[in-house]
Amino acid sequence: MPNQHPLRNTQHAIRVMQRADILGSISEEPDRLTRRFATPAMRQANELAAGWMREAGMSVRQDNIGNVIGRYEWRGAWDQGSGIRDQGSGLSTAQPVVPDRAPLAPRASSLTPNPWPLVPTLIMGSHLDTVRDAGKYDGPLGVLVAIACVERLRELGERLPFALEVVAFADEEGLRYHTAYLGSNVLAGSFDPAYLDMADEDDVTVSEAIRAFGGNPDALAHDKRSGEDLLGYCEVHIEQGPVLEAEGLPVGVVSAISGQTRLNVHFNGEAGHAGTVPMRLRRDALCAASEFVLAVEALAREREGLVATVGQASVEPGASNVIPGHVQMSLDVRHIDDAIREQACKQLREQAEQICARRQVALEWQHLQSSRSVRCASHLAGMLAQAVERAGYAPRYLPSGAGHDAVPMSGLTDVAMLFVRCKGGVSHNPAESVAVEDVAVAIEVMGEFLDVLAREQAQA
Ligand code: HGY
Ligand code: MN
Ligand code: MN
Repeated sequence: MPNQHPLRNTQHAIRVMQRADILGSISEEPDRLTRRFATPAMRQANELAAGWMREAGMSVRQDNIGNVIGRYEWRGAWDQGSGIRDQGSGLSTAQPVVPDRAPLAPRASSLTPNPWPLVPTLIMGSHLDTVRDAGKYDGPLGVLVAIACVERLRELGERLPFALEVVAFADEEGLRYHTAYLGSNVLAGSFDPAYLDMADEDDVTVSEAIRAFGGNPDALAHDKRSGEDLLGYCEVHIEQGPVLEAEGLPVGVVSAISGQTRLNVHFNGEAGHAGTVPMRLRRDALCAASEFVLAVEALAREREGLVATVGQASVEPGASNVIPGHVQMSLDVRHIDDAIREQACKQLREQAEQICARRQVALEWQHLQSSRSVRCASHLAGMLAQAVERAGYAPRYLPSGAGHDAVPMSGLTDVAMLFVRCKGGVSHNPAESVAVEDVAVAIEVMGEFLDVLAREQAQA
């Protein structure tokens, strides 16, 4: 597909930004953006995304974990017999031969998850859930750019020699249950059933949350997508780092995605009277935890490429005149080299044990989830780099310290990612922002990528 008229991309980019604003207003909290897995806010976001997918000419369904999946049929899906063809100009009037709209709410007893034919298919997408007090582009930008790519094809009356599926994943951040990738793990077939019993801060389990959202937690295994028809998975995402901005580049091609380990660490000391217990007799859980937090920082600072974060903590009983008896905290450890990450986790556990022994505080070290580092598929990333060049920009490869749905999806098919410059590299923060011009470039690059892939398919 030749370079699109800049205006057309800009129009699409403007619509992406407008839709990101709309999604950014859908939150569980009145004064900041927080949209957790399987909540009413997620339902609202899913309905909106599904509507935009349908407007773009896609058939839409929702699986049992709450992923919304749109499909833009390949050119071979049109019934030659009836002469139904896409009209070149304007919106196509024909309906695809394949089943039209599956209801958004999943069929609870769905045993035939993928109602669509097995033809070569590319999946694009990202996630609709957010962190707490989030920015509005981390996740939604990838879903909206993917929908824009389909809208452009439809406006051009074009069908590709492969189907295009767009997925809005249900839970990439793991804010509600601290385990990342619930949505993409289901689609990739790597969902651990043990997750179903995990409870959130209101003691609602994953299984109960799925059911309340309209899904069937017992049917998740049937929502695993087959990979045999897949050409790959390609995700557009904000960089969430400073490199592209520092080098004056609108987009970059991801080379690899860092692995991560998520843990829960509990410090059990002894609650006591703040006024009567002498300092030397205390078993203060918060002092032990605080010493550990600084140990986490010190270890990560001394190891190149290692990042470790305590992002969430709770202190009990949480009264100003009571010595803290119990502290629970999260621990997030990452490194592009899995062996270094695992070694760091081992070392941090040993340091926590030493601190607790010295302070006579009991330690509970709870491993929640580990995901390995993933290298993006060189041939897909190469095509993405080619598309960046065809769009008139220098292809820049860079690793991702952030995790993405591409990680579980790499267990199902080849993956590639396009990064979009974001202001100051800021993310997981309401100040997160992208320029509409860079979104237009991303749409243009993805249009070129689809063209490069279509040419490859035509020769296959
Ligand atoms: O935590 C991450 O890397 C991603 O934003 N979920
Ligand atoms: Mn994120
Ligand atoms: Mn993200």
